[in-house]
Amino acid sequence: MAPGQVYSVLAIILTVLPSLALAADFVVGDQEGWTNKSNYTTWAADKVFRVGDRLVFSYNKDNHNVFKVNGTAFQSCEVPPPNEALTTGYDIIPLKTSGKKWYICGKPKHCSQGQKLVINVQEALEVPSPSPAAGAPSSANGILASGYQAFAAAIAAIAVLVIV
Ligand SMILES: [Cu+2]
Repeated sequence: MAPGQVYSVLAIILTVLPSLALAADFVVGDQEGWTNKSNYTTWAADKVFRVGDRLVFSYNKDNHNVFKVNGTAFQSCEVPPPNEALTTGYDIIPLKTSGKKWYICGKPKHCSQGQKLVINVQEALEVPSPSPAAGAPSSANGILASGYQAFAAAIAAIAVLVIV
């Protein structure tokens, strides 16, 4: 394989690898899906959500829907205008930013019956960075970048061993 081809392969690997390794789909409620007979606080408790993951709301669209709301509406089960509802029965929501996200069902009483989900989305997973105390003073971004570069270099070394 010519050097140019090797670099092309490496470029592809390094572009695709992080998304393959890090993104996850979470089916809300697992096999029970999105209903007013489940508890989504319990469901979410043992999960870590990160930017790049996706929530999948799977439900009977005759009986349920999904509204993204703010924390206040979540607490009070205040349903937004109907045109803001997701109603396909299989709604996929990419988690694009970190922080708290709130979702409720807008059917009468369902939210107060517990059909409400709050999650706290973490930043996308980066390669473990060096301990802040160990390195020279650096910005957080610098640490993440150097961590990623070290990771990328390791992958590149492995790829070269495989290819050559
Ligand atoms: Cu519902």
